[in-house]
Formats: sequence, structure tokens, C-alpha cells
Amino acid sequence: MKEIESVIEFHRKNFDESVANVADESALQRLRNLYLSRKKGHVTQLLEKLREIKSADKPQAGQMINALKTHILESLEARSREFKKPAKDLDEIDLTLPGWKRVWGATHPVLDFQAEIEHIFLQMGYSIESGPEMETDYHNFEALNFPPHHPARDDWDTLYITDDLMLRTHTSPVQIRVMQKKKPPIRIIIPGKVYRKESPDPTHLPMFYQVEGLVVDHGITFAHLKGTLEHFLKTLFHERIKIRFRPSFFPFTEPSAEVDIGCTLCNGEDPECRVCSGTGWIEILGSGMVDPQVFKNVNIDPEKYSGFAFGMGIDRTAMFAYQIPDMRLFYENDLRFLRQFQDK
Ligand code: 2NL
Repeated sequence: MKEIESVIEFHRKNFDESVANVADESALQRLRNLYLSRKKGHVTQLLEKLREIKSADKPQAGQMINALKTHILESLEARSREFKKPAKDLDEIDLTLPGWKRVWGATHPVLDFQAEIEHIFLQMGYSIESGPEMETDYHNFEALNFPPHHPARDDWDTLYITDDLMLRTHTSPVQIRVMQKKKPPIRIIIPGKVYRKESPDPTHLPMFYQVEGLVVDHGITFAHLKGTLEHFLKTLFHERIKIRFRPSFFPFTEPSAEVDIGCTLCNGEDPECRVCSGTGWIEILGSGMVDPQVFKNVNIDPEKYSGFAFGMGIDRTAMFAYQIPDMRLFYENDLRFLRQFQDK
């Protein structure tokens, strides 16, 4: 009898100490299990010990164990109520004090601009594709109809990894990969990072963002190209721009056209404008009808299908849209610069 009495006392003391120290509801739950769990709980084990006790002592020992159990249950309940109570009464808090200012992260302005471009094409039913940033000579140049001696293959422009592997110089290789896998109709854009061996200056960076687009189907014409790009640029620049198409040349399109927009800085009114050099026009985009040879390279029959494609620099175009004089500002990560684009 003396022995079980002291064990009960021992548990009560330990429990009282623990219950005073628990910090939250989950610690309270662990304590509840320690004492009351159905197999291993201390109280459960005490009740099992009852069997070894003389029958004359059993009623009194049983009562003491039950008293301990009631004590434990009540204490747990009391602490649990404390956790549920608000820390302070509302009238103790001074609601006129200023709050803590939180510093939120934000998407980078170039990626925000990319998302605007994606949105316009998604609305026209395009899907967005992506592919590797390290490419083979075949996907980056050969399939796109670049002759072996073409200057863009030169070390001046391309960052080679081996003779056959390079950092992609445009996102066109992704279009090659898509055309190898899927049959037309194809309506895709590919935004992503591209690399060229250039020294950084206000309008050049060795890494920049590009978006290319490709449409392949029966009966696609230059009129589709023109209508699509006009709609795209008018939406991106909020209808505020003039647009013109100029004949041009790319190895992978025939015919090809470059697209200019009226200068967003001087509107053609400043003969010394540093953005358009006084011409009133900014070159914004290259485009054209996919060359039949490119279709043959990916086993699409140019007698049955035609298509158009285009390419545009994202950071370069963001410069004009936001009237930023130097592209390097995007990558210096000066928070004073980046914060100007927040909460647009
Ligand atoms: C530019 C010009 C262009 C394309 C990219 C393309 C891709 C395939 C087939 C045909 Cl797979 N064309 N892409 C076409 C015309 C121009 O980019 O000035 N980019 C910044």
C-alpha cells in the first residue's frame, strides 16, 4: 500500500511540473498520451498494478488512482482553455500604433513583361513551349538552314561548349524540336534565355530573353503573319503605337520582314533622339514565312503546309515599353530601380 501511494505521488508531482511548462496544444497532447494512453500511459499502468495488491487495500488504492486521473484530466482541460484564449484583450492593444512594414519579394520586371506577352498569345489560342538552353549544332543552326560559313556560327557570336554543343543563340531550336515531334496544326510561342558572345553595353548583353513564335497549318499566308503581329504589338503597347513592315532576310524564312514601331521616346519629333537616332522608328521584331527547306528538315511537306515565324527580344522591348535607357539596369539588381515596377 505504501509503495503504490508513493508511486502515485511521484506521478502527480511530475505531471504538475510538466503541465505547468507546456507551451502549446501539441505539447499538451503529448503529455495527455504519456499519462492516459490506453496501453502505455502511466495511469493505465497503475490501474494494471492494482491486480497485484491485497484485496483489502484495493478499494482505497483504486480511489487514489482515479483521483490522480481526474486531477490530470482537469489540469489538461484548464491549460487547453488557456491556449484557446486570445493573448490579450482587444482593449489592451493600441490599434493606432503603426504596423510592422513587410518587405515583399516581387517578380522581376523582365519576367512580368514576358508574362504580358504570354497572356496575349494564350488569348489567341497559342501554347507555350520550352526546351534546353544548351543545344546541338543541328538544332541551333543546321536544321534552321544556316549555311556552314554563316557569321552567326562564328565564335564572335556563339558561346561554344564543345565543337557540337553550344549555348542556344535563339529559341528557334525549340521550334525544330516541336516540329520533329508534332504534326500541324502548330501554334506556339517559346520565351526563354538565349546567349551570345557580346560585351555588355546599353543595348547588348551576353544573356538576354527572347520570344519566338511559330504557326504551321494548311493555307497560312503573309496576311496571317501581319494581322497577328499587328494585334500583338497594339495590345502590348496599349494601342499607342505606329507599326511598319520592312523587307528583310533570315536564313530560315522566305520572304522575311522586320517590324518597326514608332519611337516611344520622341514620337519621331527629335532629330537627335538617342533611342531612334532621329529616324522616328525602332526595330522591334523579325519575322517571315517559314522557308520550305526548314519544313523538309523536320519532315513536314511544304506542298501541304505553310507557316509563319517571328522573334523578338523581351528585355530589349521592355526597354522601349518602360523607356529605360540602358538594358544593364535590369540585371544590376539595384532595389531602387526594381521597386519602380512593383504594384503596377
Ligand atoms: C529576330 C528574328 C526570327 C524566326 C525568328 C523561326 C523559327 C523557325 C523557322 C522559321 Cl523553327 N523561323 N524563327 C523567324 C524570323 C525571325 O527572329 O530578330 N529575333 C530577335
